[in-house]
Amino acid sequence: MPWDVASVAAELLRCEDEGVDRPPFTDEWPELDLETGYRIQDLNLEARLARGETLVGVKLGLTSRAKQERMGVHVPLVAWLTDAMLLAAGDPVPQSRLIHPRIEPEIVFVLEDRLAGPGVSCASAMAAVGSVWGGAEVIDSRYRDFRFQAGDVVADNASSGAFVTGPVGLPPTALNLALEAALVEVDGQVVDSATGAAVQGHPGEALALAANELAKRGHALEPGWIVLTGGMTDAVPAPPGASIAIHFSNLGSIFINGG
Ligand code: OOG
Ligand code: MG
Repeated sequence: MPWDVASVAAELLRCEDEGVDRPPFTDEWPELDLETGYRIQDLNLEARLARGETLVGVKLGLTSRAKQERMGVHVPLVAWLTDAMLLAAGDPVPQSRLIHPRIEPEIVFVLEDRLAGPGVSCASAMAAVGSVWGGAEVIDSRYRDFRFQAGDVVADNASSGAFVTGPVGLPPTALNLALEAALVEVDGQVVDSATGAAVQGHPGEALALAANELAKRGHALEPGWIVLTGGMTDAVPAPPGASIAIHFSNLGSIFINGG
């Protein structure tokens, strides 16, 4: 066995810290399945906390058909968010610490109440939400060309990189999230769009999924946590100089590198 949980975890953090990519581990270690991937992910959360980062919430990945088909992985994922990943409005893409960033529009929740699975439904999940925001996630895979299997990407904290939330936070009762639209513009051209329904039929379903999935690993979602519910559209490349805007129908606009 060329790899194990500890050595994959260490290698992924090294790639992240040094800004280098690599082939997926499943090329050499096909037994790296989802369960093993989550053990690696949890080990690296401990490493992130040990070096002073704070846990601020979770992200879902591959919750829309657009993302699943593009990445070739057909199962939704959960991963950790820390304060080191938070961008402020107007911050540029942190190119120097990222390998090949891509940007995707997401509906973001901030939790008011604790949410613990199993058995969480969309309605009970939404009842725990304090506010809803538009968001942009800057994903960055440690795998060359974003080529990976499910176990690889789970181990890699679901390609976490950075994220930013938009200017408008609304109570969840103020809008129909299945209809909330996001329009993605690159250099002034509209390149993609979707509504919240692209995310599991309703982003609240993704939140429920996170609570139920984390329950299997002995965790609950805590009050104040940020939850990124997953890319609504395919992600767009964000090389240096690309100017990207995401316009939500009710949740405002996010401008990256000038928009
Ligand atoms: C995996 C991360 C997926 C999302 O929102 O679907 C993700 C990837 O696409 O590299 O963050
Ligand atoms: Mg995402």
